[in-house]
This record gives sequence, structure tokens and C-alpha cells, in this order.
Amino acid sequence: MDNSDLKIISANVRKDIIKMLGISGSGHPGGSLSCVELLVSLYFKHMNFNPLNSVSPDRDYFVLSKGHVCPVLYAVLAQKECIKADELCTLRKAGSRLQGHPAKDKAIPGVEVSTGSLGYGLSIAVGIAAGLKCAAKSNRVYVLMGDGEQQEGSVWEAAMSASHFKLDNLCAIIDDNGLQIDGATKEIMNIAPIAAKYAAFGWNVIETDGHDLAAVDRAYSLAADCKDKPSVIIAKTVKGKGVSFMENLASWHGKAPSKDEVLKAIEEIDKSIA
Ligand SMILES: Cc1ncc(C[n+]2csc(CCOP(=O)(O)OP(=O)(O)O)c2C)c(N)n1
Ligand SMILES: [Mg+2]
Repeated sequence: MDNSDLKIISANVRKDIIKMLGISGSGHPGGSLSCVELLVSLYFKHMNFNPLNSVSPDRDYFVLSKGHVCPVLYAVLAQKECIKADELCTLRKAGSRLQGHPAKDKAIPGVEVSTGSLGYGLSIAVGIAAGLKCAAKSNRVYVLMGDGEQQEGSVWEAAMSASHFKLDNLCAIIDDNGLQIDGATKEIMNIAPIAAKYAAFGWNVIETDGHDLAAVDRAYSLAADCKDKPSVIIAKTVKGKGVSFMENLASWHGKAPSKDEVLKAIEEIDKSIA
């Protein structure tokens, strides 16, 4: 699959995110839209994930540590045909499998872990990766975190363990959109210099543009080639990417678009691939 195909899939994922949130009337658009290319490249190019056998013992694992952006995961899993398109319309409805944070007990193919409380995904991914190493298996483990999430102390305990145990089967991805729930990360609790911090914790650090599919592709390949160290991809992104009136605004962190805004956003996304 080449980058022009991935660009179209990314646009379809963005449209699904907008439609799902518009129908549900609640959810998190900003941080869902910022990591679309990161997930599309992973699921369509890099991860060993068979939608027809999502619990295969040979699969690679994906942990969505920033669980509030599950609309992007549901939309990508719909593109992989793990979730039917009409089920996406049930986001956040009572009785739906697609709750506002991913829940493992809903048996959605591809949802490996229940998340939502920030700061735990890296620890879970370290556990999975260490277990795979002990079993001498070559599966890889990917975990997506937010930039604001780096403020959680537990992230750094996990980071220390990952390098101590030489977990080169682990790849963390930071969706570095510069914003958290109510403002700029650097003003609320500065996480910089994040690359130097991970390097000091013994990680292989890869910095990339998180929307350039060729650059993201290279970053995942570099991570897979690294031996004896865990890798972190620090991806510079734009919160709300692809919808002009949402871009770079913390106010779109956790707010659903109105009917008119849904139509406007979809028109814009369609134009981006015309
Ligand atoms: C432990 C914990 N504290 C607070 C929250 C509430 N919360 C949800 S999203 C969010 C901001 C996250 O910012 P960031 O990690 O940068 O995510 P993104 O910008 O990608 O949405 C917060 C504070 C939470 N889910 N978990
Ligand atoms: Mg952020």
C-alpha cells in the first residue's frame, strides 16, 4: 500500500471521527485528529495485525494509552473491517461496545487494553513486551501517549524499566500536539526537553513530523531496526489536524461538533483529497 492510499484512508478516518462525534454529541476530536497518520501507518504498514484473527499469538500489540482518543482507534479498526461502519454511529451510547474510552471487556477486535486514566499505558506495554521477551517471541508492542500525559510520574518508572530490560520490541509514540485539556503543555507543566529526557533514560529517540506519511513510515522502520533499546517516536503534530476551525485550539479537546460544523469539516476533508 503506498502513501496515496494511506492518505485516502487517513481522510476517511478523519471523516468517521467527525461523524461519530457529531452523532454522539460528545467526545474528543482534537487529540483524535492529531494522531490519524500515526495510527494509519502503523495498522496498514507496520503492525502484524490480522483482522480475521485479532488474537493470534503472533500479533503485534497496540496500547492506546491516551484512551480518550478512542474514536480514532475505532475508525481505524473500521477501516480494517474489525468494526462495521454502522456500529461507529453508536459511539458513547448505552449498550454500545464503543464507549468513550476503550474497554477490553467489550471484545472489540484490536482493543487489547482498557485505558482512559492517563499514565498507565506505557507500564502495561512494558509488561507485555517483557513477557514476550521471556517467551523468546518476536512480536512487537506499540503504545501511543499524549504530550500532556508525559506529566504523569508513572510514565517515567515505566521508561526506566523499558531500558533496564532492553525492550527493543517496544515502540512508544508520543503525539506531541503541544496542547492538553485546557491549554499549552509548555505553560501548564513543561515537559521539554522530551527527546533529551528519553535519551537520558536509555531510549532510542526518533523525532518526526507526525502528519507526513513518508516520515512516519521511516520512523517506524528505524524503531524496528534498533537493537537492545526501546524506541520512542516523538511526533510533532497539530491538535485538530485537518479541520481548520479545530486546529491548534485546546477548546476542541473534548467538544463535539454541531451538525453544521460536521458538514463544514467533512467538506474540508473531502477537498484535501480531491
Ligand atoms: C490520570 C488522568 N488525569 C486526568 C485525566 C483527564 N484528561 C483527559 S485527556 C487530558 C489531557 C491529555 O493531554 P494529552 O496527553 O496531550 O492528550 P491529547 O492532546 O492528545 O488529547 C486529561 C488531563 C485523565 N484521563 N487521566
Ligand atoms: Mg496533547
